[in-house]
Amino acid sequence: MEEKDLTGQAREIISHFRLQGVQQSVRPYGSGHINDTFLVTGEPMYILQRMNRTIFQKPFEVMENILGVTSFLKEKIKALGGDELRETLTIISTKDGQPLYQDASGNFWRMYYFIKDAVSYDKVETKQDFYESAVTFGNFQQLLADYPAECLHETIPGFHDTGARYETFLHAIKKDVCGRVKSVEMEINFFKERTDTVSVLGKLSSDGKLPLRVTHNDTKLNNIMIDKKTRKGICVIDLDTVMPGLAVHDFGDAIRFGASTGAEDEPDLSKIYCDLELFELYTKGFLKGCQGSLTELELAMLPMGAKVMTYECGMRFLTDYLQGDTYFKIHREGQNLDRCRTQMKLVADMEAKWQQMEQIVKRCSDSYNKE
Ligand code: ADP
Ligand code: GN1
Ligand code: MG
Repeated sequence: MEEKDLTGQAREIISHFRLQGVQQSVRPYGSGHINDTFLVTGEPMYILQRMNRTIFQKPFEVMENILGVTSFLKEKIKALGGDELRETLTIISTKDGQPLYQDASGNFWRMYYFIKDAVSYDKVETKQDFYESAVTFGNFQQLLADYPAECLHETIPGFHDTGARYETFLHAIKKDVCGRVKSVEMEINFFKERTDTVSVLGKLSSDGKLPLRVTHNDTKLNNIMIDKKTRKGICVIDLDTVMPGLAVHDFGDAIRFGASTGAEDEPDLSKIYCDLELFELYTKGFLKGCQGSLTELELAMLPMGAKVMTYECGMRFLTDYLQGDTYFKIHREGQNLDRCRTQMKLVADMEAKWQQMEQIVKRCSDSYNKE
């Protein structure tokens, strides 16, 4: 195992971290839309990430949150007899004891232990995996129920403030910096016609009817590692947006991504539906993971969480398309518009299936209470 395989820049960056063993190679890894992720091979293996500096304006605050939450989880994992190095992220310090290294161009880099013998999926491959991801995300929230929320920084202000997102969307239409508005009038109207969706959860939250909890806020299926052997959700990753939030948002974001019958950027919309069987499985798993902690109103609002998160994400993709694709990484022209359209199709499909979704939640909640 020779270090010579490493490219000069990667070798320079990782040389600032306290690593064990010998590092073999560094290559781009994963399919996240936000940070630049690399796999560092060798024994042990590591994840190296260049944090998105436009999105995360205060990177040390992000790391303070992650350190706080992972240290807290490690204590709980140890108490439950688990493996703290596999069941939550482990931040690798720089040689001068910092959680981040800043390079000469001002980029911030961080490293984690690589979670071995586990996979993250961009699409549901087996129903059981999706169920297990729900148990793990629900359980994550449950484990953090007594975490001191006042210690958390708001890493992205107004992250799931759908009302504020709507204002940004209107602003992007007005500015029309890329001259794209004319070509997406149908899509713009779709979001404008559903302004009731914008404020419903925000209002319940500001009226104190939905509790603020420590939530993950980015519960995509590929933000969870599934153990290859046991097929259990072993570790929740991508902790950049752990902040006080709504349980129904965490539920909803996972449905938006995982219960869709197609990829988030699928151009053929005839392939896109909200699969109610997957919706039911996720609901069952999430209720199990939350261990009865959800209030009656939270339970009743689970379908709304799914619709609002799908609406919000679709609107964010369209806003980014209008602003010139500066937020979400794209790999081809029009990808954000395709992403927006799948979310629109899902919202419309959820509207058509609304009563069934409510009945499913009721059924799952009744059967959870009987267990
Ligand atoms: P982004 O914010 O860009 O989505 P993530 O932190 O989610 O970045 O990382 C991108 C991908 O890298 C994940 O979906 C996962 O596949 C992989 N990954 C990230 N951290 C780890 C880790 N500690 N161990 C194994 N894989 C990881
Ligand atoms: C981003 O980082 P990633 O790829 O897991 C985004 C989420 C969106 C998601 C859409 C910090 O998630 O909010 O729902 O893309 N994360 C951030 O796929 O904006
Ligand atoms: Mg991610």
